[in-house]
Amino acid sequence: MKLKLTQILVFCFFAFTACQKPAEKETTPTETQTVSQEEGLNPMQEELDFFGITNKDHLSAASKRALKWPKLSNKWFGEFQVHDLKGDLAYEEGVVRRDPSALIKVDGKYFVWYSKSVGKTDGFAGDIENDKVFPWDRCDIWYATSEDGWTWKEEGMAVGRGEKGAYDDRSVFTTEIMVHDGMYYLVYQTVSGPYNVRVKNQVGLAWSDSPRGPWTKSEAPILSPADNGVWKGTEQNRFMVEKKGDFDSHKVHDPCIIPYNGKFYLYYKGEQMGEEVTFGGRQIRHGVAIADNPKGPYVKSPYNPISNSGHEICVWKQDGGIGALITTDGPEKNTVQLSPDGINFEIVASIPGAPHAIGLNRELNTGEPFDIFGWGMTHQYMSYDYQYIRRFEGKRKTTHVGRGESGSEKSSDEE
Ligand code: AAL
Repeated sequence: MKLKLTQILVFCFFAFTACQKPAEKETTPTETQTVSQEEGLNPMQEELDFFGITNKDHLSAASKRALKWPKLSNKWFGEFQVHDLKGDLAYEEGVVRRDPSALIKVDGKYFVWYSKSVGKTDGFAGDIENDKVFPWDRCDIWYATSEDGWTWKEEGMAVGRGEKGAYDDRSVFTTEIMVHDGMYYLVYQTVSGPYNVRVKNQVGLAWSDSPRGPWTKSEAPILSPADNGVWKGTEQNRFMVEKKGDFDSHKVHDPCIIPYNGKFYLYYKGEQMGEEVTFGGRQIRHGVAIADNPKGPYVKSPYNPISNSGHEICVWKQDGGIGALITTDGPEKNTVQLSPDGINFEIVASIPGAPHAIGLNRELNTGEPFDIFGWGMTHQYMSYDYQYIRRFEGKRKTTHVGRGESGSEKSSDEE
């Protein structure tokens, strides 16, 4: 069938107009703010009153987000103070004591384990065979005891570095303690030399029938980074990658084992090859590996990463699930998050900056919100070379006195 020129031109005209994006309908700001019923937002008057929203038919994006928050209370809203310790854990020039474990109490004494090294940090520019590249390089795990949680006695080394060539011959550091069935387990980070920028960091385990040791070490790491990242080139640069791999393709850090649901949940921080920065800072995420026995084998959850932010691990049993304090890095830093199953965490509070590298005092965990933060251990940088362990104290914040107010106008949550 031969098409006439006019027919072709008419066809082209309609084809052209059909492809054009419809002209943006000019809308005034108020029209774009009209609540969209398909979002399922049908706020009750008391919700509108609580959030101070005047007109439910003109909800801003922020009001829509607020109306979608879980039932809010301030049960997990609180603040922290930090204090110096006395005795052997007071600051000591020339010595690094950092990344304290949770506290346990045995025969009336508190016990804490921590990373200890001596000397200043040289960095990577020199002779890494003989230098100290990080404050946590050339560490061993030491422990201390206290009657009152304020004055501490350094008892000695608990777990030392391995023989030359072992997976933990360069540093053993950043430890957590678990007590189970009368046995004591220390889980910690390990590095095998040479400690260059791209070295992989793994996790080791040691156990004893006494908090004072002697400790028996696992023959091999119980957790390793994912092996699906690919470095680019040979330069010791951790950001140049052919392929990033999983969230934990470079380092597995800050291990903490919680006996939960008849199994053992090893929570840890992952560092990724080719790490990037988001609007919350470094891209740091948490994962969990689960085992039937304390000594493993630990199998990484298919749901990893189970956080999108964070740094050191701070987790505890809460309401039949697991609670987590997310600090330091990521868009959700400075939040308390709860999960019903140890995997799916939701934000329940955004709090002012919490101490870093917390060692919880698990005997305070009554289940009441925020009790777990009554007091515990943290560390502080006196300088990049030297850090020391301190005590934090946390308490719920249920009243607020506005700047310049006398305090009589206190608002409080009587929950
Ligand atoms: C800490 C922890 C790990 C890191 C270093 C020492 O905050 O995340 O232990 O390796 O910093």
